[in-house]
Amino acid sequence: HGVKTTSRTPNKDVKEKKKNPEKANEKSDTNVAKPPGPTTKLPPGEKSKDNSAAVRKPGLHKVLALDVTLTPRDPNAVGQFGQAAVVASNENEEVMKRWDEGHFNVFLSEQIPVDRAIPDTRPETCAQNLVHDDLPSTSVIFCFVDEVWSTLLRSVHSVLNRSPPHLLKEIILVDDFSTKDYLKKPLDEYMSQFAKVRIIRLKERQGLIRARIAGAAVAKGEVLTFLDSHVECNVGWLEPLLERIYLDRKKVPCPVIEVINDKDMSYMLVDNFQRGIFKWPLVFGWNALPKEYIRKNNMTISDPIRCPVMAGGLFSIDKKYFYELGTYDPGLDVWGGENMEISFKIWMCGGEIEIIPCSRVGHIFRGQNPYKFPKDRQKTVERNLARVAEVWLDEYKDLFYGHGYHHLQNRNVIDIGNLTEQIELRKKLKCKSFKWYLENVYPDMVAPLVKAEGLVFNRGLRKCLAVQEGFLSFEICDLSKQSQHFNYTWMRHIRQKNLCVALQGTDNSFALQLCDNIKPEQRWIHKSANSALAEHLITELVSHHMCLEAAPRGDSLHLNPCEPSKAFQKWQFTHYYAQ
Ligand code: UD2
Ligand code: MN
Repeated sequence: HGVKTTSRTPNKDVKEKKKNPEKANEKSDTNVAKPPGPTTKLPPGEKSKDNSAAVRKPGLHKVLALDVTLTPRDPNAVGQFGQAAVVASNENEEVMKRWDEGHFNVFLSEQIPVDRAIPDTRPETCAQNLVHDDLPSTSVIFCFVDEVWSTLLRSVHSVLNRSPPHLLKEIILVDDFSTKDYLKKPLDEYMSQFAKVRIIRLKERQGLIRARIAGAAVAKGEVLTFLDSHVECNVGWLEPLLERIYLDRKKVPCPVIEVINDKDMSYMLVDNFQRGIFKWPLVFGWNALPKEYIRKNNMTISDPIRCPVMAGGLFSIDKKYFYELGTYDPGLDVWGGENMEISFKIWMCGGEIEIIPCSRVGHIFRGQNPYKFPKDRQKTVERNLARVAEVWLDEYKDLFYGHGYHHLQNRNVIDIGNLTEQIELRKKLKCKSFKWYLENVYPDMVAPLVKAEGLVFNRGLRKCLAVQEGFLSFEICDLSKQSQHFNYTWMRHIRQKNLCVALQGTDNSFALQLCDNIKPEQRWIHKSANSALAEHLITELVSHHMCLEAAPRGDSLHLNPCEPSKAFQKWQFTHYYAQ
């Protein structure tokens, strides 16, 4: 799977929580209006910008829990009620043979009804939440390439069976140039029984990003809802999403993504309070909201969760707003990185991403992509990420490149394509900086900002860099002296507290300046590579071939052309962090 950690942390099999599926569904069959519920409450930490949520009257009806699968045609069928299914041992071979068709238990999936019931896993209070009568309608868009027949059908049925018909404008299936025959005429025929299902066929492989854009282009609903083609939407999944958009059109709500086990196809719960985050170099992951944050904001398990990054596959967005944001960068190919792109774009350009615990959708997480990448998989994803980094990360793109993508900085190695339009779009939308995003949306990010730290030893002088009364000097090395402690950061700063070593003026003198992420005179290239060898400190300002050098008398610093053998140009930090 490589680039993305999509595996959730399933906490228990659903059957543990709700032993009796009939009983579990009891709560959902009344829809009598009750006094205002908590639906219109703002999520914690949210400043109500336009006050729309505050001034809107509360919702009028309880979330509709329509689910025609509650009394299944065959209650004893394999996998019914989201239960784990077992395969007889003599069928194991068949399971393995079919595995690669989808990188999950395709054989078993085929035996499970396309409209199986699954347990209602929402927090108890969700069924009581009130939503508005006049929610916007949605087009549900499934993009797929060579999706397994049974899972594609189960995805579609789950939407048809568990969405209020008046809110479901249509289901659009975007076939991203699949090669399988069953996805041609047989699929057309099967879907022709549902008036709301439309199939559009792409004439060449576009990848999921451009396939989604193609689906959006023909959608007639006011809201777009994107889903992967191997999901099962749970009871009452749609209204809570649409409600958030109704309250604020710039909200982008995502359901909780639950786990359909790839081996036994059981429907599994995930932990509460999970949100999507990223780590360097732009790797998606899940983590729990900090306990302190939950407590401070009095959060309950059904409150919307502000989410720095979305997983990518499942979300609703106001259609006009999607276009205002310029949809996705259409230069992103096949798979990967688009979740980062749209997440940064939404947050930095005035929107919000939320996970809505009252909306739940199961998804089969697979160990591998079951389809072919037209070009090398790794290079495709790297290129997508580099596009995102170049457009959205500002000076922080060095953190991206520094954490394993050094080679991408050499533009001769990889062509990331033209970015003019994306950069223009960011200007036009007057989006905020990535610094703002980190400080306001993801302040608790544990950024590994320090690459090396400790004393800065000069090999020729055999002394250490120090700060004396605000000036740089050299001293006999002494670990106990704070004045000799420096950090070398991913931003390429040599810093002591908030002061950075900088090249100053035209006479190549040095000074300590307040650190500033953007000033090139504060940036130094130091190949730290964990080596015991001292390395150069190369200024980025003048050219890449000018190195920091200590004067042999130990009273000053100079900038001189780099020479590999010059000991007075060799610097070494006490400790290097592994990359
Ligand atoms: C996750 C997302 C996925 C997408 C991806 C990063 C979830 C649950 N899934 O990986 O939606 O954001 O991260 O890009 O958050 N597809 C095409 N054409 C292609 C490739 C894929 O139509 O060239 C379809 C594919 O059939 C599937 C969807 O796009 O329905 C997502 O692909 P995936 O399931 O392989 O992605 P996943 O879940 O590993
Ligand atoms: Mn998927």
